[in-house]
Amino acid sequence: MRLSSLKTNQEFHPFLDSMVSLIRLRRSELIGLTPLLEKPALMEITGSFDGEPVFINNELHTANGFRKIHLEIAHIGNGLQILHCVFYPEPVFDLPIFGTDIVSRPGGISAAIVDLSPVIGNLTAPFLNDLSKLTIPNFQSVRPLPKWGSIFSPYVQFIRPTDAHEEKCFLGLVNAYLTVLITNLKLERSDPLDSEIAVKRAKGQSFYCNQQKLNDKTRNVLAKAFNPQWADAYINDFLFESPWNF
Ligand code: BLA
Repeated sequence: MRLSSLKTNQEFHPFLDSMVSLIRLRRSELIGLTPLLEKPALMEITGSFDGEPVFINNELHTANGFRKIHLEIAHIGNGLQILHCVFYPEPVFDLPIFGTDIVSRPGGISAAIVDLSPVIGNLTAPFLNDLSKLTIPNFQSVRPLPKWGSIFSPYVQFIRPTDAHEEKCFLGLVNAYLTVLITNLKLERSDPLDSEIAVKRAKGQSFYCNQQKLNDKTRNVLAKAFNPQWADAYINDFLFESPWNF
């Protein structure tokens, strides 16, 4: 399905379109990929922003190794388009969290972020080793991370792509990060659910979610498109919900 077939007359930015296709393709490689159907009311959401329509489309899956894979595509009025994607691992596996966020405004893409974020300390050796072999493009406009961004790895890329070439380079990087994640999926090597290490990883995921909740830019957009209570509930109970009581 082309995104332009969503209930909006507005084309999705080609860079976001390519990102969606890439993520769907790489996601389809995962073993045991299964749609998560527990929150049907949240799969297609409508609202309004400055009198213009808001459409949010959510795709939720699980797969072997991952408790939740979330791809969100949002048209917020006529000026703002957002792609949000997070692969949350099962804490019984030694895996980082893959996350990407792209924000498009009428003047172009204002933010493109991608990371494989550690849940405990730094990334483990196989990930550091593979990431260190990648050629990180020399992006012209690298943006400073906010304070809550201490959750990200040293390989986080937070840029404002300056042209179509940089967008293509960023897309290549997202693909490379997904390759690093997928090639290091050692599904045969899991720790017991109640083991100290798995509990520590679950706590690390909760911390990641809590830090993401400090992003006021996400909250402000959602509060304006819906209302502050809805925005808080969406962020806390869906976008960055943590299934553990840590
Ligand atoms: C920034 N996120 C933003 C911005 C907006 C949103 C409007 C500001 C863009 C800019 O400064 O140019 C909005 N993002 C949203 C909304 C949703 C969303 C409404 O996902 C969902 C409906 N954010 C994530 C994930 C990461 C992330 C997974 O959701 C990283 C892996 C990062 N977004 C992130 C960061 C910023 C940002 C680091 C910049 C924050 C700042 O500069 O203060």
